[in-house]
Amino acid sequence: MTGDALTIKGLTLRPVVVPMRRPLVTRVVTIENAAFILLDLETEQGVTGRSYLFGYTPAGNACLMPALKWLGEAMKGRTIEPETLFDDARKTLTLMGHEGIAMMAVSGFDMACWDAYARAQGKPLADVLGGTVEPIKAYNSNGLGLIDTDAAAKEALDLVAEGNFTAIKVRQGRDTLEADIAVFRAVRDAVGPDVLLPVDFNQGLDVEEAIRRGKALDAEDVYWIEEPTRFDDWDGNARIAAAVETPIQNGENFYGPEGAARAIEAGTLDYLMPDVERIGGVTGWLRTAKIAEAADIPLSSHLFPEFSAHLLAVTPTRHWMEYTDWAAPLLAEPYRVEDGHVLIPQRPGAGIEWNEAAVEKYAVDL
Ligand code: SMN
Ligand code: MG
Repeated sequence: MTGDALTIKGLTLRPVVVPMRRPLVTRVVTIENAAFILLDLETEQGVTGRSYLFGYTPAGNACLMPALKWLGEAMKGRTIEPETLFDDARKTLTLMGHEGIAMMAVSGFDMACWDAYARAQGKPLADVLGGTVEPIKAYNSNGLGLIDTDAAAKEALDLVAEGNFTAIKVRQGRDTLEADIAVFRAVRDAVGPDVLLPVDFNQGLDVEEAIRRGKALDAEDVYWIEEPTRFDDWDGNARIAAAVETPIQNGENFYGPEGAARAIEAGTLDYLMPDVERIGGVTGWLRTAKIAEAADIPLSSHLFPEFSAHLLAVTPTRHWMEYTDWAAPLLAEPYRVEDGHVLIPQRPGAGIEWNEAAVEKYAVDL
């Protein structure tokens, strides 16, 4: 470890609920207010590591809090060696399992450890991980939920324009294939042929229906089809991937590098999109990126643009960043977007400082 060793003093947790500029209506959930937990990992040396978790809803936040408190207590006094602490954090929660809420808590803790570790060296996380701070190609994933044809076409134009984006994501999974196709065509007509349009079913279809809709979408210039059916139906996803020509994107619900490895081995996907809060934070992502490299699978991010930007900068098969602005109101300096790219700030660590006035405004009791 370079720089001074850091010793963990405590983990402060603050749940907040932030209104979203554009609500997200998906096949499985509608979110109008985003529930986050802010993590401040304090050290004896005065450096504080910062990260956040997305609990989706206040009830989700309430599920995550006890596991995070448990980890915060268990890790007091430990030296911040992120990879070692990641493995130990998983062991700490082993009786709660290695996936789900336990893994989300471990991921948030791991991100805060890496942030502190990079801050202590005075360098952006991407640098500490061996990469360079550079613009990261992103698609605008705000909005475009299950709304009607006219609203989708209008919103698509706004989403492209607000950052000169060259790709936006269209949520699908309406009651009929025809309704989905009508919206997709309206969006395509609005944005023209040059904007890439991935679609996302949020696990909403059964396997037969996913194959039917996937084959129909093969004729529609769709960039990828995301989560056509439940993510852990490995056989079903493999059947879909074999039957449909459009690349299948999967991974936002995979837990840990072992989840990604299993999905790749089963032939369930063409593209992989880990979510840093489920894949195991920075440590889990780095291990997953090696697996994706070995399998030659393009790797995109899911949510968490701040940490994901640093991680994509060091991902050998880097593909697309998913850009959302949901946590931006909580940040003193939200990440900037320019010409369809997210700019990694030249600040130590992940570059997250809280906008304390906003945190106070959106704080909720749990
Ligand atoms: C999504 C769904 C629900 C919450 C956040 C994000 C979506 C995505 O699957 O990929 O953006
Ligand atoms: Mg998705």
